[in-house]
Formats: sequence, C-alpha cells, structure tokens
Amino acid sequence: MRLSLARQIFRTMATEAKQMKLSADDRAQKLTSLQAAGWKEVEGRDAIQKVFMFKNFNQAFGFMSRVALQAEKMDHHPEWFNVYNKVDITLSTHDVSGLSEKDIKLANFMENVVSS
Ligand code: H2B
Repeated sequence: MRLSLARQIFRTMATEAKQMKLSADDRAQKLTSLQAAGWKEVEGRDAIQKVFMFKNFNQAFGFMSRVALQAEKMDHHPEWFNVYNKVDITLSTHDVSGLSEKDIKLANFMENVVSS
C-alpha cells in the first residue's frame, strides 16, 4: 500500500529528529544514566567517551562485532580504538557536529551488550 503524503512527511521528520543536535535540557536528562555508567563528556568537543575493559581480546572483539552490526543498522558509527582487551569509544554525530539521539541510543545499546 502507498504511504500517504502526510505519513511520508512525518517519517522524514522523525528520521531527521534522530540526527538533530540534542537541546541542553534533553541532553542533560539523557546523559544522566550514561554518566552513571562511566560515559564522560569530551573536552572541547560535543561528544561522549568511555573506555570498556574486557577479560581478553576475544571478549573485546565479540563486543565490537555486536556493536558493529547495530551501528550499520543505525547508519551511525563509533570512533573507537582497540588494544587487546581495551576498547576506547567516542560517540558524536558528525553530520551535526554534536550529540544526537543516535549517540544516546548507541551508547545505551553498548551498555545493554556489556550487561547481558
Ligand atoms: N556516524 C556518525 N557517528 N555520525 C554521522 O554523522 C554519521 C555516521 N553519518 N555514520 C552517516 C554514517 C553518513 O556519513 C552516511 C553517509 O549516512
């Protein structure tokens, strides 16, 4: 069935909203639980960062594999650096030079992966 024009417009708006820079209020509210989980705001840049430590390279790479599939699905990709059991991750939305809903979603996905 063909989508109505209104529905198409609504869908486009919802997609764009996910990529918009978060407002100060939204940002503070959505960062609270992530900060409790160890995410930090990056100095001099609108981005968040966390270092994940694993038992070994296998665990680290397993985590990265799961995140990679989700990142591809979301068309939203982490900046990350791996050495053996350590994965240093920075999240930011390049298209808007700042934090968006997608960074929050991806960070929460990572937290769910490590807690499962
Ligand atoms: N990832 C991140 N972190 N920010 C982006 O703005 C972004 C992305 N944009 N992944 C996507 C890909 C864009 O470059 C492609 C062309 O859709």
